[in-house]
Amino acid sequence: MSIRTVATTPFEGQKPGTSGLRKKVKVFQQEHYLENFIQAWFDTLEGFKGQTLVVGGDGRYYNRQAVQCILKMAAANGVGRVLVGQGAILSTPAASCVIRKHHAFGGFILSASHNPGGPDEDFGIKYNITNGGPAPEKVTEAVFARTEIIDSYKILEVEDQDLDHVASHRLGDMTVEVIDPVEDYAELMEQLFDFPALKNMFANGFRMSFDAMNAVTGPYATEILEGRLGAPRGTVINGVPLEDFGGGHPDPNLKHAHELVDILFADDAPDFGAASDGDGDRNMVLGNNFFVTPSDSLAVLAANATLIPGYKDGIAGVARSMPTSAAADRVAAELGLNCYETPTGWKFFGNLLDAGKATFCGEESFGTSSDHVREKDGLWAVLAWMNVLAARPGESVAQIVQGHWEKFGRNYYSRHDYEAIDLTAANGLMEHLRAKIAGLAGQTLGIHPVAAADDFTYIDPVDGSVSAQQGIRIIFEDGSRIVYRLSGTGTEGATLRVYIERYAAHQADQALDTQEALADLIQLAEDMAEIEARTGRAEPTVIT
Ligand code: VG1
Ligand code: CO
Repeated sequence: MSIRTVATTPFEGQKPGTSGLRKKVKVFQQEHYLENFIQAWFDTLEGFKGQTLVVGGDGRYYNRQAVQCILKMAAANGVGRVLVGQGAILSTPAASCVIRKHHAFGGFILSASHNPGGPDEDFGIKYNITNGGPAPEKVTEAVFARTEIIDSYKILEVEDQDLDHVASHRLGDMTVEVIDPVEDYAELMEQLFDFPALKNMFANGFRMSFDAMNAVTGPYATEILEGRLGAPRGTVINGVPLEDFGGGHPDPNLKHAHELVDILFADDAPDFGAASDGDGDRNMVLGNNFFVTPSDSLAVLAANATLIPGYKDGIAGVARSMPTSAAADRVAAELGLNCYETPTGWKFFGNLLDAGKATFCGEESFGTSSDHVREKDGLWAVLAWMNVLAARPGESVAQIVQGHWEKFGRNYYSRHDYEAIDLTAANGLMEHLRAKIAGLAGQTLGIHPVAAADDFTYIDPVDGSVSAQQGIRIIFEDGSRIVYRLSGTGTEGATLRVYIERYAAHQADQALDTQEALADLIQLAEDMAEIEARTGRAEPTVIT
């Protein structure tokens, strides 16, 4: 067993986006591609020698090969111990949990999240730091800079390891511990939620369906819902992680989780439905014939936090990404909680959580979580909702949300995605908007007076770091908003995201269909950005 130093040359574009480096599998499979990126981390990080790293992924195509490679490179670079999930599996929130619980130095999580998997689809890698959260921008920028000049990497010449049995192996001077990927996570959930009450709810006939979308949450949901909480077998559907997610698109929204949507919108629908994404950090929550927007979900959970044992003494604050609706802000104002608006991407919540400024965080993109880990957490959100339902017996999901709107008002909210558009056209569209917003404040668009318009800049309240150009927002006097940004997770061309929001204070105005309620703002958003003329698209690809 010897350490080999391999000469290499840089690859273009190894720049982590919103959530790690995402590329087509074929790109990752190029000789030295993965190795270069991993070595760039080892060359950039300081102080990991002899320490513990956590490694695992969402089980997609190329996951196992990548884990084997990372193990050999970790051993060659002086890592002391690696905790790896059995079968090379760890959901994103479970990896965060394991890093924190075992005081690891950090970890590699292999996933392209909700992007499809398979030989012709997507793969991805992200690195999480000691607090269990995604590496901040200054770190990913340093790693990117390193990838541009890298000339060699180190790897241990050794056979692949058996990762299918919980056991401990030596790999050179390093220890590899294959761990149960579910155990630590399930234990944490038991500490936060009222498991006896949830068990009781199932025993009394509570009906739910959980769609794991053939992705990583399957084993977690099966163990927790059907195992520990006694839900009937079959509560979890599509519960076995597959390398290509069964050919599906593991994105828990009304479009891609259609199997679950059909179940929850049927005549004999169960009380509760939920789904999670490729790597287990997203969630969709449905009631009987009712969809809860992720923005509302954050607001409702914040308003009901004290009903959950793990948060019974109250929460310090809420944080939401800028494009997420302001529903949570209204709860924060009413309850006297801190309230933060961050750029898109979970990495911006880490400092707020570490400093105890925020407890619950959420994104409109089906991400919700708390300070129990430093990632968004699909199953956490599902269990939180179940705990609220258990603590408010007799009330349905729809009744809880409608009651919330009555009290706090309703933020109609929708996101329109234009996927895989031409990159030059997309950049041109954003430039055009940047020029246009300069004189917008004070003008009236249609019937809507503009209060402010800018390209969002975030100054981190904890470390003062500045992130500019995080999305163009047009804010109207009544609190309505239009936001535009380009995705940082796609692997084909560009994806334009348009976020539209309108606030309805009174109950009489709260029962409209969302697209109808937003119709004139949607039209305005399309006209302002000249979407059809510039991209050739008359319609969005996905509406959530
Ligand atoms: C998208 C979402 C963002 C989320 C990110 C990672 O990013 O909009 O809210 O944090 O995906 O989620 P973008 O740059 O494509 O809009 V995941 O579950 O894909 O890791
Ligand atoms: Co995800």
